[in-house]
Amino acid sequence: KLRRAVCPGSFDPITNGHLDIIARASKLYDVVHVAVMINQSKKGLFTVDERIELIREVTADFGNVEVESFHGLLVDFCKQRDIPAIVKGLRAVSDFDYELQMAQMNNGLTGVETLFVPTNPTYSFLSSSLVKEVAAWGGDVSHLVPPTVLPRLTERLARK
Ligand code: COD
Repeated sequence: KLRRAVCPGSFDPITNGHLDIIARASKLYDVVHVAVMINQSKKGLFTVDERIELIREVTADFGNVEVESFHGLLVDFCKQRDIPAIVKGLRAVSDFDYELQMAQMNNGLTGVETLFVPTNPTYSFLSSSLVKEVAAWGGDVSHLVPPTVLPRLTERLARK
């Protein structure tokens, strides 16, 4: 039986911080599902299909990563695919409170486990929203997002 885990998020867009967690998870599990969770109250910079496309491009070499979107609860995504584990990156204590709440809620709902991977310190300050803000004002984010994401980000922000 294949050992599966999911890395969930908004990925608007994927950053090197996300990619580091997905890469590490892909070494620990047979299949890593990346779930782009649809949040209708948050209008993204990229459409869900664009986010999926970018994630597919930058994870193709790993060979065991499957990317899809999901509208609903993360626990239902897991149940439908027989995924027993959620893998999350932890950046700082500020992430911990909310992540612990979600982990306990999800475990209470279906018994799914959450495993936390300590963020690579290089990316501990990194979030999609900060990347967008810095890039929108012309700051250099080339070391923070995968090379294929950079031109798409610059182009999208220029048209806003
Ligand atoms: N370094 C390492 N890891 C990182 C970094 C970084 N710099 N940045 C982000 N990450 C990891 C974190 O584990 C983070 O949780 C994940 O990547 C995704 O990050 P984002 O910012 O793209 O996504 P979020 O925080 O908006 O994702 C929240 C979820 C979509 C996972 C959550 O809201 C959810 O599960 N929603 C589905 C609905 C649901 O089930 N709700 C009930 C929850 S109890």
